[in-house]
Amino acid sequence: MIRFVQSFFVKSAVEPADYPASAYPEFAFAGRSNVGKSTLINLLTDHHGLAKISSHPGKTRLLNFFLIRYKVQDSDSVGFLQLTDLPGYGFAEVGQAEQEKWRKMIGKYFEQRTQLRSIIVLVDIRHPADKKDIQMLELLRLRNIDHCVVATKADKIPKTKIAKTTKELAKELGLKEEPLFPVSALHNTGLEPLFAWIYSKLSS
Ligand SMILES: Nc1nc2c(ncn2[C@@H]2O[C@H](COP(=O)(O)OP(=O)(O)O)[C@@H](O)[C@H]2O)c(=O)[nH]1
Ligand SMILES: [Mg+2]
Repeated sequence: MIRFVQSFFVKSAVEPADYPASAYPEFAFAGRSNVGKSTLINLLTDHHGLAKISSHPGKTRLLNFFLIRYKVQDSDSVGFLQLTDLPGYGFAEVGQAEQEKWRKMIGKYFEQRTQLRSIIVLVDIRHPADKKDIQMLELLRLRNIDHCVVATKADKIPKTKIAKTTKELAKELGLKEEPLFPVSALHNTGLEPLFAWIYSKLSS
């Protein structure tokens, strides 16, 4: 199993020319604003405040890159990977022009980030599958980009309902092979399968 032992904010960028030049395998977090992307990055890295949790004005519309040093447990193997906090979608008050900017920024990232391994799409476990999330997943399938889904805020529904809700969500989202991991940042639960999945993508 893998653990993230050190984490650094590298930079924010919009244009590919400004992405960090390093070629480490990269995993990006996508999802609606407020779904819990930054919180999950902080939790995985055990680095409180690494990805700003409260939407920091200015940084929320950018790609935020983080460098992670990881260790494979029960071995001496260490290495680096990168995480990207993608700008959230689905803010109601955002106009057409802003949405178009977002689409271009994400499009370029998916197309040009050659070391991109997988996208982690976050959805809120409390809500039925959302149109914007379905569109994101369709885009990933269309572009043949590997991905999984994390259902956040699992602490907000009764424990007994998690399995059933996860199954329903997977169906609504049209998931096939892609896994869906329920996670609670509040209770720090559900991270193991996600770490295992990331590890599997590093070694494949
Ligand atoms: N109860 C609960 N709250 C969460 C969880 N994950 C995130 N949140 C809260 O949801 C809000 C938005 O989280 P944030 O990480 O900023 O979302 P982002 O906009 O997707 O980056 C914050 O108030 C978090 O504390 C979770 O698993 N459980
Ligand atoms: Mg955020």
